[in-house]
Amino acid sequence: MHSSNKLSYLQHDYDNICKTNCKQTYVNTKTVSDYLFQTHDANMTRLIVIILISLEIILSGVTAESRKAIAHLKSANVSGSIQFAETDDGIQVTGTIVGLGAGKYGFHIHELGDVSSCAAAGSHFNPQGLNHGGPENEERHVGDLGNIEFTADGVAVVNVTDKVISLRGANNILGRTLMLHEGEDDLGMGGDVGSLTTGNAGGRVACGVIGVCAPLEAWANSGASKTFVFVEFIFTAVSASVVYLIAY
Ligand SMILES: [Cu+2]
Ligand SMILES: [Zn+2]
Repeated sequence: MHSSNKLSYLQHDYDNICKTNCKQTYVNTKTVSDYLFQTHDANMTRLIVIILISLEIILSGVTAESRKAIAHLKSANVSGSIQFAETDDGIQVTGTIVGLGAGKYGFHIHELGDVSSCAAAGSHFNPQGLNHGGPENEERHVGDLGNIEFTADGVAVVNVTDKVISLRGANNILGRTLMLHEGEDDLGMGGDVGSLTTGNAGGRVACGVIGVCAPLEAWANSGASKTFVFVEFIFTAVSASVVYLIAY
């Protein structure tokens, strides 16, 4: 057989074998290749990749573990620990304090972290310069957590979520002081000057500095608020879209 005839037969056999399978593979390959490498679609692909990478970087910061802080209260007759943890609904304040008789006692965050004496911790934490109020009031100090209630056996179990205090930004309570008073906070309803500054909660019974609580990983990210991070993502997405539109 002449060599060119032999080649022609081989080609014929190959075409027969491939008639269905190979053609299908070829068509699929061409489609993917077109999508990825034609100039127009390649830019769309880059745009999507840029947005996905941005989103991933941002989410790695936002979805990092919630920050937790802790304060220990200790005095001659009072002891307890209170933890502050970030949740989607605000800062969850939990813990148990023992040592006072049945009743309600003012419970605040004061502005300074100096507990050389409880008096050294300054006034209620009030960065916006507002009047004193209850935790549910529109007008309140950031540090106004209201009262905690001791039962007859001298135990106060605390479990509240507050939307104003924070572990980042302007309302960050880290490094300030948790204070327990000897009397009930009137939540700004007392009708006198004292009510609008301290809630007339009386003397300071126990205090403790609010400090970083493990795990440390939660404290390692940028500290940007979720709102800031969301705005940042929108900005990235819009920028990428504008680049894409200018290119075409
Ligand atoms: Cu106070
Ligand atoms: Zn206050």
